[in-house]
Amino acid sequence: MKRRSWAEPWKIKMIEPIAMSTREQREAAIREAGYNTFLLRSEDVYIDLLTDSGTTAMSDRQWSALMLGDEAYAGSRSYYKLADAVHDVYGYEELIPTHQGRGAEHLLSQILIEPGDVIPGNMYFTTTRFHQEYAGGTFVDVIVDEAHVPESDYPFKGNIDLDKLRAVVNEHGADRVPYVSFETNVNMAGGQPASMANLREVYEYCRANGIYVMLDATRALETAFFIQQREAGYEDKSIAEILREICTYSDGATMSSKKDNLVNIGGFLAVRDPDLARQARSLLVAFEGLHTYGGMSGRDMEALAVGIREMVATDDHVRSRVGQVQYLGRLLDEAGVPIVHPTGGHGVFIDASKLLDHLPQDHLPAQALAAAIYLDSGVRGMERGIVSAGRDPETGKNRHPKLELVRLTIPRRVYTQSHMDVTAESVIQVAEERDTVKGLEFTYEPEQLRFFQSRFRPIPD
Ligand code: P70
Repeated sequence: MKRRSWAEPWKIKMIEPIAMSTREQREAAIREAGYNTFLLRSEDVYIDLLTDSGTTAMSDRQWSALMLGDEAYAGSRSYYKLADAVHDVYGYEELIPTHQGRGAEHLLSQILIEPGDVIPGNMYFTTTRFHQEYAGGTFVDVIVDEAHVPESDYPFKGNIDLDKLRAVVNEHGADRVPYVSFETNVNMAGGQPASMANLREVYEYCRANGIYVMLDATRALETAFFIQQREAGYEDKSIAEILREICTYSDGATMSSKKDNLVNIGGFLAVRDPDLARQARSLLVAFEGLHTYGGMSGRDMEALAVGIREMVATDDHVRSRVGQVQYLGRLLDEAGVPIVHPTGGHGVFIDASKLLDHLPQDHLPAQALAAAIYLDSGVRGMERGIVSAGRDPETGKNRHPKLELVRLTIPRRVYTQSHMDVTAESVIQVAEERDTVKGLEFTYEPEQLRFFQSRFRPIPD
């Protein structure tokens, strides 16, 4: 029987208490955290929507699998199980396990990028771009224009604009472009999918020009769901089939397994070319660990192998996961809160520049809004705007991204529909009192990935 609603295909076996706080306590906590939600203690948070990364609830099967972990330094049985799961579900032959996604990005960037190279990609992701620049490359954004327009209902805002890609390749020459960095589900654009047609077209173009396509497959599962829902010809295909097809249009992928793959830590680089795999493995032993564990313990690899198979075992899993995100999006939409459209796969992104239109971007509206929501209810979101975008390494000046957003990210299998209701009520409350929200200024700014550890204070009147 086909279910009508998106209700969860699981029930709850164990719970973790969370504390409610008073406004006074939250005022003290956010001041102490320098108005940066990354610096709050989780004990001071009621509903934690900072990220969907590593915050998943594992299944009983995954917890049982932990006990089967083979902690052998070399040749762990758990590694081979993981390699089989990646091969069966994603289709890549060569697996290089890492401690998390950025470990894989580091290896990939180091083996493929020469100083002076250019790496086109569909909107930047913070750690991905960091590693590309750290290896001496320059990232160039080739995402479709619609991705920068929060109101646009374009169904595949994660697509690469082929004309922009061709222009980059023509300007720099194909030999200066080692690969296209293709994020299957674009985090910074609001969890927006690419279409299968676009993935195919980009791959064909790149193959003809001797350029690799490397996916960031972190949330490819959610994109498989959107393709099933939105792209003609895919409505009757299973999520598992669609995910496999996505990966056929690439030469490899980096993965943060802390998202789709339903574990709390882990990641991998997967490729087809044995020679690339050899190069990655020789760096792996220096930066992560031996090639049969990378940065993971045997038990982590066991739980990950189960998680990878579990996420595609039924289409209901991803349907309910994205269904919950869309439920929260609908509540905010109906109340007139400006959010990125269409609601994406992993969270709801509030348009802070529109909601707080009395604040110029240099007064950090998204950072201020995230702090204001926390203050109202203990709900923790994340800034995704000018603070996250950082400074241009050449000029040292602040980048001014077109999107100035607060992300409310939904962990997988963790919160209930009532938690979504409470969250929406809080955002709506803050929206009603928007004029009282003051801008922020930096009091401390680290050099790299500044959003994690920066501190701020309200700009005095
Ligand atoms: C998030 C997390 C991680 C991530 C990702 C994509 C599309 C790679 C990674 C890195 C954690 C995060 C990271 C940087 C800034 C804020 C938050 N995203 N690609 O919350 O993977 O974290 O395992 O090294 O989304 O979105 P990892």
